[in-house]
Amino acid sequence: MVKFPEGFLWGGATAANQLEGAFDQGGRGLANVDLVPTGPDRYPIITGHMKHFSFDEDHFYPAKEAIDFYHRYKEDIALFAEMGFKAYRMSIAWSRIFPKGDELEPNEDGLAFYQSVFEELHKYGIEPIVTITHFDMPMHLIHEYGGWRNRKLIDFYERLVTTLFTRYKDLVTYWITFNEINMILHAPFMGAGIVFNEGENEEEIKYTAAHHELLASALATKIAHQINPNNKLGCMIAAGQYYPHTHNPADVRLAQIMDQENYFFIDVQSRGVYPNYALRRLAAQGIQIPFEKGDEELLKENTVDFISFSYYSSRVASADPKVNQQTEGNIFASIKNEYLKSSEWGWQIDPLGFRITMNELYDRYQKPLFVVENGLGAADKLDQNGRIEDDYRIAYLKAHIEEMGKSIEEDGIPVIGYTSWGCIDLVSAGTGEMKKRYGYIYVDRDNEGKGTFKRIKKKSFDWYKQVIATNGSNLENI
Ligand code: P53
Repeated sequence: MVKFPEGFLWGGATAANQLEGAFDQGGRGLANVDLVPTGPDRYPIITGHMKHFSFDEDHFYPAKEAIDFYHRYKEDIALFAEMGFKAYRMSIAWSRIFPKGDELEPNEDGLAFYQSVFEELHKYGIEPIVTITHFDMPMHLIHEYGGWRNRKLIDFYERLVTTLFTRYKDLVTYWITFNEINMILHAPFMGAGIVFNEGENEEEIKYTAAHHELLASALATKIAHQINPNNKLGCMIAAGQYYPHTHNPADVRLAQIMDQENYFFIDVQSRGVYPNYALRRLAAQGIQIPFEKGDEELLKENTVDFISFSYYSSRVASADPKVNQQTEGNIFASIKNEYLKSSEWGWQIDPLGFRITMNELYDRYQKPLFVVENGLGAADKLDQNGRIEDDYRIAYLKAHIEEMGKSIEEDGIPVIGYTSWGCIDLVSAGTGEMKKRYGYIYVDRDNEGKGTFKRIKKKSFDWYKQVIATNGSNLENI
């Protein structure tokens, strides 16, 4: 039996584009994520290799309606409260606040919407954890400025965050600047609004965009602390330790390099300087980071208060080209780990890897950790009684929460909270499917957009309620 700290923030996590819908209501502007369809074109679009700037009849666009949280948030938050949530991680749709992104004045309808969501949460004593951008940005900023490759984006982001920190001063204290900032490297259209032109140096563009996001994140941290010294700012990384495929030093070295590629962002956000390995490696590739006067100071003086991260799986790296051919075609390159089982979507299940990853993160940064995503995507089915017996999900979460408990109790890692991913079923970021479900709450909606949007509690709903009620000391299946 594990003892979690008092006040531990148990809850769930979502992202605006994956649940709100109402893509053209309340004055909301068009966003990059609206235009990302399901099906085989999704991958080339999210990686910036296929330009797709308008809707057509040949594709289905799941973000347009998503699960209609925009109209149902009161009902959904009541369900979160019934589970006993202490925290709810959600994101702001930038284009609800600044529909085009470069306006001088914000859209009041958008601001009023999130205000109402925050007030509803506080009604139940639920702490909002707010991601400022979770894979979304106004399309206009892409058309007009080329997304985060353009330094001007920092000014627009500054306007966004200043508006948010001022308006929600008394409602929100936990802020995350960019969801999975390392996703710039893996899905640059989603992570940074980047579409590549023929013959461009893609690495250079990605690291330029990264520099701009890192500056924007530091600036947001500075402004947030000025507006309210109680504000807590976090960075966010798609984490998951790389293991060497064998004990061949070449494999160990490659695993280290793959980890550094991801840690690079957090190294800057948490330590305030570009790590030497990144500066040397980029220089060796002939890549210039567009540093301007004052950039170094801004990064140095405005580091984050906590480290948040998603963890779904560990990864495996091999330096052997033959073995490497088996690398799975996921957003993150990884070969199969023969010691682990996989989810229906081929994601390897590794609870101990969670503890290993937490130890790595804490050793590296020495700041409190916040687990803001973890969970199992599965194709849940209603049984003949209309119930969803998702024991596989309970097993996954239980095993991971146990390892988190050991990280706290046996390894002494300070952890602020745990918000499992997709506490209510929502659209998958990777595939756009509805069928890949993570929730404690089922939503009647399918991959083609059919269904009533009805919410149904799964078995895991009651289980998680028990976990929270006992502050993690009873993780047994019910
Ligand atoms: P889906 C890939 C690898 C690790 C994290 O993912 C990832 C992804 C993107 O697929 O993203 C995070 O929905 C992300 C969420 C996303 C969640 O993981 O593809 O922050 O938006 O939904 C799960 O199963």
